[in-house]
Amino acid sequence: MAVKQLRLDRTALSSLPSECRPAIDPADLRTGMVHLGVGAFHRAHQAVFTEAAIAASGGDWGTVGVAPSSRSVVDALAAQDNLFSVVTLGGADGERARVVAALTGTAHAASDPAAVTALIADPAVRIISLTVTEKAYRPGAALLRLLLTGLAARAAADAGPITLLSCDNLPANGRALRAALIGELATTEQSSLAEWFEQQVSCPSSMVDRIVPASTVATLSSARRILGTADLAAVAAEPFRQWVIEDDFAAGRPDWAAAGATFTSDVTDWEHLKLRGLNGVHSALAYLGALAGRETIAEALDLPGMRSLLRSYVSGEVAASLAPPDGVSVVDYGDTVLERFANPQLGHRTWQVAMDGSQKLPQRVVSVVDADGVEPQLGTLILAAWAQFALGRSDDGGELPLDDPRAAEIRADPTTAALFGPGGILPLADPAHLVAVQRWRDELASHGAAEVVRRCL
Ligand code: CS2
Repeated sequence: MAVKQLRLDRTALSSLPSECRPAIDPADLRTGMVHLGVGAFHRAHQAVFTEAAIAASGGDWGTVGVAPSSRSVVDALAAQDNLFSVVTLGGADGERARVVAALTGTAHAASDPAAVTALIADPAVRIISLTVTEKAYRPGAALLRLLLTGLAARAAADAGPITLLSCDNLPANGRALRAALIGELATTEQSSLAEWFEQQVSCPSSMVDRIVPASTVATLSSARRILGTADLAAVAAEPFRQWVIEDDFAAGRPDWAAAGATFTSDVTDWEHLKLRGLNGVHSALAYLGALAGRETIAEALDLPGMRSLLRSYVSGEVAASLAPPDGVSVVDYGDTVLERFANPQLGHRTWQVAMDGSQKLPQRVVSVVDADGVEPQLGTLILAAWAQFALGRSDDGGELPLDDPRAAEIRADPTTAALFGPGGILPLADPAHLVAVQRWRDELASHGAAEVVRRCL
């Protein structure tokens, strides 16, 4: 009688349904990359692209995943031979799950920074990719320091050139990473490292896209049901995935084009489109939806008037703020985004997207409101919704969490002048826009978000 596997690991692979097995044999993987921030997004995005690239064209591009602070992902992956599954939700053929073999190991930066330094200094490692969220690029952030310590060890070991590949939702994320690291270096006066950095390190920018809600009990039970074995590192994602990358690699790269990625010499237009036309719209749904008591993004999109409000925002203000990539229509892009957000299986919580607004809104919404040639209407409504969200109460009196690195400052003075005036949390270029934000705040406070949205119908 066959013994039922209790937990996903290499020995379990042969008993998985064939369509659930990895695209490559994990025994063949050799490390060539380190990823900082081995959360759900990395596993459902870059890991999937990398596995497909290796399956198509080979290469020693297995990844060691570094968790900055949380231990649980490291423990879960270590117990599973670094295997995990991606549960795809809401595709044409229903819910599916497939095990991905892309990771060759894990490290926990908080408890073992020396292990991370050693990895960065390893000559076999030629790319360090990052999903560390917007706030990790702020001056003095612990992860930047750790990355620099690793790079110093690499320079000392003469371990060769390396690429730092940012996959965070920031405009010009590669240049932002480079600037943040050079800025840190200036404070430590390591001029020889700065010189090595200029010669040996490339920092291409990239635009990443896939909706990956936080894993839940439902994710784990779907994985168990489909795989027939438990996977405590499973992640859930929408079917869509996109990656546009600047082709500037110091020491080679996987054949991600074979996995569906697009290479370009300048990713700026894609970044602006995605940050403003997708992420900004996501933030609008998060704040207006949370104020109106909606738990998920799909439920927020269902508020009467919401779709037409967001369509006008994208076709009017977002479109006027940017030049889209060649051949892409901003209006069509926006419509596709709304279809993706409407996926009812995702259960993506408004609170999750609402997190870290002070770090996200500059590139998502302030960039639209402040752009030349834009007459902001709805952009100021989104900012007003964030400000009202920050007060901590939904329209029916429920508590709303302000999870933000600048929460203390925001709470100390949440007036429109303090939040959006000169020197504020999200300073706006034109004082007239502060008046507009205040007007929307008054409307939201008097009528509630659902009614304000409905009136835009
Ligand atoms: C979201 C993003 O949480 C958020 O702020 O807007 O994580 C979004 O789901 C991804 O960027 C989609 O690619």
